Amino acid sequence: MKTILVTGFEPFGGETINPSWEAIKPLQGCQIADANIEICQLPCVFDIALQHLYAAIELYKPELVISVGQAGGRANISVERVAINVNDARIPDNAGKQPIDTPVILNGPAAYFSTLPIKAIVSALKKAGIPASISQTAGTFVCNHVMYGLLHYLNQHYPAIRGGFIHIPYLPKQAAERSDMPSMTLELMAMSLKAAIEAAWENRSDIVVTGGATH
Ligand code: PCA
Repeated sequence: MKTILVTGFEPFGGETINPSWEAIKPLQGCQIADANIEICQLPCVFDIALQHLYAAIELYKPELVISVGQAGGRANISVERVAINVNDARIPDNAGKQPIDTPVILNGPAAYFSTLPIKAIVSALKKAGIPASISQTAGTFVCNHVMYGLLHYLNQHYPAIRGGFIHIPYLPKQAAERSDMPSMTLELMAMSLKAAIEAAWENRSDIVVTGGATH
């Protein structure tokens, strides 16, 4: 049986919940064609998150790795196109570290593109009636750090393994604590991630969508 590794994050920034972990929990053990999903929670801590991610890759030897994170304020399931070699933290991570303008990997390339079929994923989600878009930035906090570290590790050690990152919105109860914030229910987010994983599994490379699938 093949394996698909899906990671989510622990809560951060004073939150008690992180939708990226809650929404992937129901996916543990789910079968997608001839592959099984294994999930793993990453600490929201620079560098340590990458140690956990690399250990999970070594443990499960997956064919596909999809990391998921919370992007509070975004209204869509956003499929990230690119990770940049920059840590520039707006707030401290869960260990109190706040790197400013440091590289994720010393002397690494400026950026890595996702090796997921990002347009096929967005297209499949939209077809299923789920608001989704391509995002051109994963930010400069721990999510971008994990996406860059993941793609660097795969590029260096396992070039045949595909990987990428998906950001998801706040849960309704998180939005209710703020004013005017978009949110998505846990059920819809879990369903969306399953559909995204299926699209990534089925499409080894991207499909060409007339006019782009960004908007
Ligand atoms: N979101 C943060 C880090 C962890 C998470 O879920 C981010 O977007 O960088």
